[in-house]
Amino acid sequence: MTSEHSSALRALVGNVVQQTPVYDVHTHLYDPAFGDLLLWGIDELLTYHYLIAEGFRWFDMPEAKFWTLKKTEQAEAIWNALFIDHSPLSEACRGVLTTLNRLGFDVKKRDLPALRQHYSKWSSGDFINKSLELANVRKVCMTNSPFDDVERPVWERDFDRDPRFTAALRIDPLLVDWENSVPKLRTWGYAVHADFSELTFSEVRRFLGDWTRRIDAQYCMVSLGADFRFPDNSAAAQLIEHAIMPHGREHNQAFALMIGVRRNANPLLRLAGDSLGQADVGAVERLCEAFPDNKFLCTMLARENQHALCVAARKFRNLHVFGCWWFMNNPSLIEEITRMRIELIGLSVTPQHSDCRVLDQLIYKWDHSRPIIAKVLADKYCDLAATGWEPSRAEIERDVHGLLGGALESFLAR
Ligand code: RAT
Ligand code: ZN
Repeated sequence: MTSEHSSALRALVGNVVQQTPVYDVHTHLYDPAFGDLLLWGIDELLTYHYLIAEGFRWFDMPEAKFWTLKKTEQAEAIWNALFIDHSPLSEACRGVLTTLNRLGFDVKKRDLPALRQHYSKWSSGDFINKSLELANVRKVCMTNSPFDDVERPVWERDFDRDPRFTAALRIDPLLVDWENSVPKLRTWGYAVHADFSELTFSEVRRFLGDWTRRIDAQYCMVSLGADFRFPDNSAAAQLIEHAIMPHGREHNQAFALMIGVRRNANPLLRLAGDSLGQADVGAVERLCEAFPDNKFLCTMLARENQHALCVAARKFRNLHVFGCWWFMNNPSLIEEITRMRIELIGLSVTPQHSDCRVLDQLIYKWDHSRPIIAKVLADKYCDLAATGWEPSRAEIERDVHGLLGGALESFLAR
């Protein structure tokens, strides 16, 4: 293949990846009907927990003092520590600048009050359209917890859904804090007991079924610690086996496992204080094997687990691997992981999700990931072209649509 030929192919791939709208399969964004739960704007961007953790590397105030500050003051502290006193080179800092730049701000002025002023011209409706358009995102999946006291009443009121915001049923407390979940479920009318009787399991299933229908959940999800084991006597393992699995089969609903977090490694940092640990990929394989009629989505937090997780997906077609999650969501790691995944499982994967907590972040998360995905893909197509196998534009478009959410949609619909 001539070098002209390969640069044309690379340009084509780059173009297709830029132009293909994304279904962002895991975010913490909310349908506009949730009002203030949908975060956006400069102060939210700056107080993202990824940046809070980085800010603390420089702050000389005690942790407790930071939490007494107003949001605008926290944002100022972070802005000063991470943007003014030092150059903002980290991925999360760079993300703020990418976002502001794409929104048309002149970032070199380094002027926080002016940024706030500029933002005030948008209504939230306009800003949703603008962010989705700039990020070229067609749809996002939210993270919806019936255990969240602010969120639950909104669902119970019922409202007109914005079709760009799909739902996922998040059930962490049920699995990781069963004891405290029991009284809550009872208050909501489900006759569960701390024991694991048949009645308890069937009432948990009724709870899952009710919420699946209420929110039209695309999948059920949990984030589990690095110490997750299966099979096991833990409440989590019991509930998965006897409630979530039968529920999943009944509703043809996948179960998404996000594994490897170590919550509260530094409690002083609150939401920013979680860390990670290496988990047992064997537990995921045993789930896939024990429940061949269930579908699993999985992402893991430790770099050391990524290879074994890909191998697991080669063994179990009911497992779909997705995203470079949280501490993995950095360019060097995205490239390494995406390359490895495509080499091991081809296109039957979802390389990325954004995990956005702030709407504006859609812009940078996708702006930063797209060229990496394009680069890896272009290398792979060039390797094929060297054998004489020329991918057509239509084939590339089909493949990229799959990688950017389409493959996951087909997996869920299967
Ligand atoms: O990436 C994050 O923002 C984390 O705090 C978590 O929300 C994680 O993504 C999760 O869904 O548990
Ligand atoms: Zn998340």
